[in-house]
Amino acid sequence: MGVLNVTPDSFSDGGEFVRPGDAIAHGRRLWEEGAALVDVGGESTRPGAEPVAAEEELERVAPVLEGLAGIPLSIDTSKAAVARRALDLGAELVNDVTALRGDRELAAVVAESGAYLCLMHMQGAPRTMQAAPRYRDVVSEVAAFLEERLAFAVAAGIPESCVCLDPGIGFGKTPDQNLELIRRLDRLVAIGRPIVVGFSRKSTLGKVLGEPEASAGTMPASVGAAIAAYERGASILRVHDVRETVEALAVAAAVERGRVTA
Ligand code: HH2
Repeated sequence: MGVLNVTPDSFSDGGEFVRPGDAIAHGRRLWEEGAALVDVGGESTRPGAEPVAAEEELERVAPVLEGLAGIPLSIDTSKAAVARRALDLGAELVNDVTALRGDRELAAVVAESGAYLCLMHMQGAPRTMQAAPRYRDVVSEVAAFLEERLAFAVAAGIPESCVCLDPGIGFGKTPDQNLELIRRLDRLVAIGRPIVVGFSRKSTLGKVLGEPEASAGTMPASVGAAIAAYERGASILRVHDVRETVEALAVAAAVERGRVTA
């Protein structure tokens, strides 16, 4: 899953793709580089980010979704109105970082459209979530949350076979908690739905490399995290650097097979 943030304030690529032409060109590039899906977002969820109104979010993403028609797309939104329009414009998956806890109408929009849905774990809200993340055991609490949200989605009429789950790296977690979630990803894989991991460029990566003040991680560090997640059973990797990740995954998958070709 290639990341395409049409925002002025995303933590690693904010402002790079606010002009629709630039965003569309970048989305095409992600697809050409091997992304199976391009995830278009019009609202930053970085720590401290302020919410954006639906109209503004739509103004950002609609021309980009139109310009990327024909490429498999997901929409990174928590708003029913944005999801509805994005699905009309051909998006196949709704990536909701609130896991259907934000907009009460979103579940019905997804259910009626037959779209895929990603449910992500977050403790708190983006504005404050990194203030004091607290867990007794982060892995079992994230697993229990995702199981409960999956049941909620199914009760709202969304087929279980359409849902994937995401531990929400960096969303109300300390660096150690982020690493623990990947180390014990098998617990989340055991829920039985595809697991999405988005570790790309997140600040924990910089901290591992000895930069306590880092607000973003590097590309090579992101690729390392993606491979670690893949090897523990992640099915979808949400990344900014598609070509590098695809090449690294090709080798990791070849090692799994013990053969050059599939
Ligand atoms: N991370 C971000 C945004 N959306 N969605 C899922 N499913 N999983 C994630 O880990 C995830 C996500 C934050 O990263 P980014 O899009 O690069 O930044 P911003 O939220 O500042 O736009």
